[in-house]
Amino acid sequence: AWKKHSAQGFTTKEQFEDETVRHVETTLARSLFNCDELAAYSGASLAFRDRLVIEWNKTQQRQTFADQKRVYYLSLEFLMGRALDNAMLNVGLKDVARAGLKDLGFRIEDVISQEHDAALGNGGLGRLAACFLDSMATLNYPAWGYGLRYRYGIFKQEIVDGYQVEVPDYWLDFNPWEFPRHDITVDIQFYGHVSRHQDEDGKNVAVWEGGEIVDAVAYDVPIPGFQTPTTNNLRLWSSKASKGEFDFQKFNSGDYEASVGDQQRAETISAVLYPNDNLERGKELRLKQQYFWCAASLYDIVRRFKKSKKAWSAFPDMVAIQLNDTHPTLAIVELQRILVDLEGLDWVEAWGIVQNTFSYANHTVMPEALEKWSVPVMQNLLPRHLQIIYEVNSQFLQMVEKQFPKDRDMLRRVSIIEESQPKMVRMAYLATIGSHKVNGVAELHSDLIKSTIFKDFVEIYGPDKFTNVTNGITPRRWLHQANPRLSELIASKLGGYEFLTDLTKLNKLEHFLDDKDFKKEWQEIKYANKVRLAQHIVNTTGVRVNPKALFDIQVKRIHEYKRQQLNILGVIHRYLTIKAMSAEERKKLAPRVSIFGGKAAPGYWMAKTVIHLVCSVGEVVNNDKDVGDLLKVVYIEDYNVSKAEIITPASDISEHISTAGTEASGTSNMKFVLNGGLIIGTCDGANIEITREVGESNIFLFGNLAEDVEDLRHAHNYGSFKLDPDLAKVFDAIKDGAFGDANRFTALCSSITDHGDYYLVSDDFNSYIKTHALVDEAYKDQDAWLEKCITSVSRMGFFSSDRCIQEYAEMIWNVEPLVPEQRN
Ligand code: 26V
Repeated sequence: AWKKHSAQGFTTKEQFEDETVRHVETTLARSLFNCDELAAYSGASLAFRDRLVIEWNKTQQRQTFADQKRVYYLSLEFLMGRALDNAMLNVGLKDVARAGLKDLGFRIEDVISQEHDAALGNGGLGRLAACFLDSMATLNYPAWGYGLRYRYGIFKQEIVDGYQVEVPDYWLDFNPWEFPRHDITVDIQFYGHVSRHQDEDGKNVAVWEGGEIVDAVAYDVPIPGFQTPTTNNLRLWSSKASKGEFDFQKFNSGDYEASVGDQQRAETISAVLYPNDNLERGKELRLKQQYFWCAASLYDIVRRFKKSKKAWSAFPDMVAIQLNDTHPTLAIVELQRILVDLEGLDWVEAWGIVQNTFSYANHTVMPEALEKWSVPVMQNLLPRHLQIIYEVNSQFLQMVEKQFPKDRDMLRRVSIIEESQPKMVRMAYLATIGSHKVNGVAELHSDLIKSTIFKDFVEIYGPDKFTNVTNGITPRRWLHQANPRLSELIASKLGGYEFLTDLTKLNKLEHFLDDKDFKKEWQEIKYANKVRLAQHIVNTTGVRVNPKALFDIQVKRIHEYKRQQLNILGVIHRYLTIKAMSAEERKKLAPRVSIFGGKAAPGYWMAKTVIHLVCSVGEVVNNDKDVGDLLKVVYIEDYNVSKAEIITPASDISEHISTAGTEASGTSNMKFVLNGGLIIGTCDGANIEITREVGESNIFLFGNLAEDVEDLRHAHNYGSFKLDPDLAKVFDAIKDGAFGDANRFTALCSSITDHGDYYLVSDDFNSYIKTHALVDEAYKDQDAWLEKCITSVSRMGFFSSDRCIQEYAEMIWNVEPLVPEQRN
């Protein structure tokens, strides 16, 4: 219904050109004679930004006026990628822009690719937050995102001599998509001490005094919905020295250097995104980031609520706060502090409000990723918050003690405070106790958390507090934007683009399985996408790959649990097999390109070794004339959102091969299938639900099941470990120096052969190799392959992040959309 919605701002090609040129000449103060692609990008972005701003303001007014419940999505990461292409498509004026830019002498693709990715995230968790913002706006939910405005996003990855090198990502040089709000500044306190005072009514109140103040300044980013005027807000906080606090006194006393030092220290808080995913290191600066962002966001949310003049008891009817993992858990403590210390509410009433406001999504079961903060560190930085945590814990443990009398082990197990040296605050427990709902992100994962980390809590609270919301992806970015030709072909068959807002409509595609022209065009589109990726590969690596070969892709953060090592060891096995084949046998083999990409955390040495092994194997295989096109191995540098938009549509097969029970969900698995690629995967995360939807015959599953992992590990450690014989040959080749100095790979090999093979590479190797042989077989029958692809796409409706957001809204947040009235 909103397809024709047209706000003020341009609508025609001519108007777009005028606006773009005006911005280049006046806003950017550049002459049209030296208008390069970057200037064209800037001008076009400003033209689109003007349009967004109008709807953005209206949306905020409408939401204020409607006075209904809002969602606040708190995430330390928002992996947004590029904004211009998305804005063009959501507003519905990409064709207008294309024609206008062409008149001005530019190709729209070149202009779009000038934009620097907004890379404020590590991987899946951050990208999920970005997909959720898109869905919340598209579904007209009154929703805000809150995050940190890092000066440096995730580092850029360069591959130098086959090794990862990290380069800082300074991305704020020119960012037309953010609006500084210098008038929205919040004082954030750190350190100091707590004293007790009597208030007017003689009540004993805690007062947090002293320490230092840092300012949080708001920067707002408009989030346009697709084919709707709703434009939501993402508010990112930036840290700045507080005027009153530091510099005045020091400037006055002439201590210029100290003043500058203080300012820099303040700005350090929002300076960099921590590049670890799934590894908690307990750095104080990270805790500072967390509190800084939680306190600023809570202040903002509470201020907005107070304007409504409602009673505090109505707070949870007006506000839902979603915690993206445990990173924002301090928001729970901060709200309790505001209600009790600053607003004078009774403890129990306040705690009821807190619990009804918050919900917490868990994204990992890996013990090394579970956040814990040392009590002494927290005592020093946030003395009042630590007191509140102890009080929450004490009341919680009293409740548990009543329910399970004399079960001292239970009390020890569920206590928020781990009695270690030093004592630690267990953030996942605090988040669980402070929320009314806890969810996992795929069925298996949600079951696993109930039977492992939250087992005791299920007994204490009953099973209803724990639920599942399987992840999803936005079909706007991951189909329409990344794969415009496929989107167009689908629209031509389904009679329009409704599938982009109701992805279940894809199921009608199954009616066209016998449509020869349709299938031919589908295949051509896949081929064109592979040609485009091959072009990117030759441009960036110099390796020429044959787009007719089977493209086998694994792109994601490098982690032992994701098992890129299994993939590359399998590739070596394939190489050795090819070398041993006769010319006749070789003719029967489908040529392959094994494509890897992803960043390793800078301190994760084993992950960096895996990258080096992939590059070293590529060096040998790609230059082996005897192998030719039968096998190529490439490492794509600096995998990020905009690269994913090129890579995802180009797969024939993609790899999602984590040790069963370790990958909470995975979301790239969904993106690849939605783009007409099949997947090889383990029974893990959302692979299981993908299988249920697309059918077992349309996916290549292999490997041990989650339920058997524990026993297998036990057998490695206490029984005898038998290395898979094919894998043994692979290790022999590595040790013989087939891929360069074997010493560089000793630790990687011995983690499997001598140190317990924690991720079960050897146990799954045979099944993996055999399943790849099935892939080879299946690929020979191109007709049958194509049918699998189309059938799979038609059954992917469930994995839209729209479905996922609707589940959160109904089951967890209890919020209603605010549908704008249609303009005439
Ligand atoms: C954890 C930590 C630990 C402390 C240091 C910094 C840091 C940064 C990020 C994280 C999050 C790790 C959890 C994560 O990214 N989980 C992924 O979430 C995806 C979305 O739900 C899911 O698809 C992936 O399976 C899961 O690994």
